[in-house]
Amino acid sequence: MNPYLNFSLEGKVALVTGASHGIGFAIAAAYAKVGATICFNSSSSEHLDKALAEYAKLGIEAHGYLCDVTDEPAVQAMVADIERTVDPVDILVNNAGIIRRIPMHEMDVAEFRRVIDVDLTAAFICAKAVLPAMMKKQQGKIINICSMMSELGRETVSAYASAKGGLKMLTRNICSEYGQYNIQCNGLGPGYIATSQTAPLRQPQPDGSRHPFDAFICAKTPAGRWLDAEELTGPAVFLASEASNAVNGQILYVDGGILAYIGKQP
Ligand code: NAP
Ligand code: GCO
Repeated sequence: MNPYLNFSLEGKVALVTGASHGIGFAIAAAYAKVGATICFNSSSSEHLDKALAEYAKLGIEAHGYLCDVTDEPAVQAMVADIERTVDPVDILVNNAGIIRRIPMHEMDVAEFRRVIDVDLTAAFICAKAVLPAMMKKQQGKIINICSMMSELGRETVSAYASAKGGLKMLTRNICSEYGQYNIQCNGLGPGYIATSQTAPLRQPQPDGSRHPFDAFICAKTPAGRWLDAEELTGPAVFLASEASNAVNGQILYVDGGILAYIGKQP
């Protein structure tokens, strides 16, 4: 069979970080639908328990871990447990992420550092933890969840844009350093997705009017709407499957065309 037509994840173990809800949950559920065994982590025991129940409702027996992705010993222990009790990780999705929307001149350096720690350093920590087994197996997939802010800036997101820009280059560097082991590392760059992370940008104003950012983003998106997390799942499956074995170091933007569009004339 032509492996480049194989979109199945049968027999594969996927670790999706921060997959208790939102984009990570959608990707993990999609991976399970095409055959993967799902492992995920959360930094909150409450979210972890809720997520396990949600996966079970979908018929998915997910392996959940309470683990802060910025805590290297905890990540290494999680990966070791997955290798011991499930199998080595075949697919890592570095999805866990936070954002702090604060004007840079008002941002505490501790806030800036925390965003960099979760959105960039943690991707290094998690990739470093899974690479040895992928190198031994001579195959692996690492997918970093990038952003429009991997390419563009905007007011109040200096830390987030710095992290997501760095994540784009970390993606290219992992590609460069580990392609020789048949490990592919690509980025998935969502546009504006309706999740809890962007909920504040869609919140109606006190007078009931539409949030200005909501109108702004719809004018910047050719389809004129926010995307759903499920719209990322096909591209995420592609990047995790054999079908993408010749794709490496790329950022696949799933943005409804935002990066190509000057925006609708007011
Ligand atoms: P979300 O609903 O806020 O989910 C973020 C996830 O990250 C949560 O499940 C959270 O899990 C986890 N997380 C945060 N800090 C963590 C930590 N220290 N350790 C472990 N897990 C942690 O946001 P989302 O919209 O789904 O975003 C998911 C990813 O997509 C992020 O990397 C985000 O930057 C990126 N992204 C989002 C959009 C968008 O428009 N929504 C667009 C482009 C990129 P717990 O709370 O359970 O720990
Ligand atoms: C923001 C949003 C964006 C999205 C996403 C866009 O405040 O501009 O949160 O950053 O989360 O990253 O791709």
